[in-house]
Amino acid sequence: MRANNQARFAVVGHPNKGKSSIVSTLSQNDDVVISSRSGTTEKAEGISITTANGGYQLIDTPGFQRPVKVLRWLKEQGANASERAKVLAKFVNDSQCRQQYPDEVELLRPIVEGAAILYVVDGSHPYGAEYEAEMEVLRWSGQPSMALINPIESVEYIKEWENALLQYFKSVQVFNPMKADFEKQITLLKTFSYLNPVWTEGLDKTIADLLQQRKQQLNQSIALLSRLVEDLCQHRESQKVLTTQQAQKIKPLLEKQYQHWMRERELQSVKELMAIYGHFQSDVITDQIDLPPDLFDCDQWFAWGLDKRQLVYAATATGALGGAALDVAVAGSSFMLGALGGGLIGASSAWFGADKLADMSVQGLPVGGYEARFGPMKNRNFPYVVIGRFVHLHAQISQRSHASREALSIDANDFQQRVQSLEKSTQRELHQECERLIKQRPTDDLESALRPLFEKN
Ligand SMILES: Nc1nc2c(ncn2[C@@H]2O[C@H](COP(=O)(O)OP(=O)(O)OP(=O)(O)O)[C@@H](O)[C@H]2O)c(=O)[nH]1
Ligand SMILES: [Mg+2]
Repeated sequence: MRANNQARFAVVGHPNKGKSSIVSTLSQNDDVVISSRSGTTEKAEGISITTANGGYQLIDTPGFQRPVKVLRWLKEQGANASERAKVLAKFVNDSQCRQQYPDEVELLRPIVEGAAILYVVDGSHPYGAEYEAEMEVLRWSGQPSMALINPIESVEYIKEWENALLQYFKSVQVFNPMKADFEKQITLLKTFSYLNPVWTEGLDKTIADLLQQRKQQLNQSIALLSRLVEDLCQHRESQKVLTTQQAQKIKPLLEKQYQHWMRERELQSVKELMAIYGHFQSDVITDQIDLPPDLFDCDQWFAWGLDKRQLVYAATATGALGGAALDVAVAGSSFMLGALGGGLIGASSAWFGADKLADMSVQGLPVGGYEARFGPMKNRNFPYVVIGRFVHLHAQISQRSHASREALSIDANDFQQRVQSLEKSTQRELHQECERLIKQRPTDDLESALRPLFEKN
């Protein structure tokens, strides 16, 4: 697309009202500096949103500092309405004005150069006449414009703001950059595309691209999980030793290495997940999102994977409890009776619980000596735990606004509810794949079995 046909929006307003936050959210860029200090943004900065067939530019600007004086200066030029845009251009190019009103020159320049106006106000503070000078100055540009009410702390004064803003702007929308999910962002972009007919086609293409990109992000996430759960279920640590006694001695070490590798592998995929969704400040974000407990905090597995009742169902659905696959020695027939009677706690933990994770095996080597191996994972709930943790993180990361610096809380039983709400046949496919994983058999189509867990029900 030709650059001069590309939509450009200057995000302007009072200092500290969330202008940079809006730019960060819409550009999906967490590098934009946001701070509670008023006057954080000092220079106008263009951020390009580039997509396959479209794109647009957002310009973050400093807030108005002396709008009343600037308006007075403009009026002193004695222009009629048809000359006002020219007077504004004169203002941004006047060296004295640049010295006296550096913030206004910075914020008005992109508008003089053709950007549309996004005027940002805070809906949690009352409207006041002091904003009128700002809106009046903006109006001198004659550029397409709309107002965004950001309810920073509350929605208390939104109505009051609407009444005032509608006298200056044809379009007024409430937009909270911290909470706006992807759908809300798309809705706002659609409004942008009406502001200037020249930009409509380009912005519509941009919207189509962004929707497509969102689908790809989901596909990449599912592929990422599929590789993660396979790797974690297959992993084993091994070490050559001379005697079986030595093998027994290094068991704790192997177990430690095993757990370390598993934790690191999971962490790596969380970072990749963040990168898929454009969150590159991964250290900052891991501090802020609601991370699941340690992977080997096995007491938590019934919360993060399937609960006991669901596990029994899974084992039934895959035939594991009925046929040869049933690990009779561990489960015992009394377990099934207990399970079906609802008394799931006692005996079941032997089969599903923390005391059955991974074992060590010692094998003689043809060349002499032995190989001690720790792993792979035996616990039936484990693949679900990995999936549940990932789904939980995905929900937070994919919905997370790039301006947000806070945790997004999600119901801990979300994964179990998701599994429960799947069609029975879809559930069975998932259970069969997990059964294959834990039995070290090749999966059939793991990504297809995982996909329904990511789709809205
Ligand atoms: N809770 C909440 N805080 C917000 C919201 N929007 C902005 N903030 C906070 O308000 C402060 C100012 O946000 P910025 O985006 O830096 O504001 P700005 O208008 O760019 O500020 P200047 O560059 O200083 O003019 C930051 O501490 C943000 O975290 C919101 O919707 N909800
Ligand atoms: Mg700013």
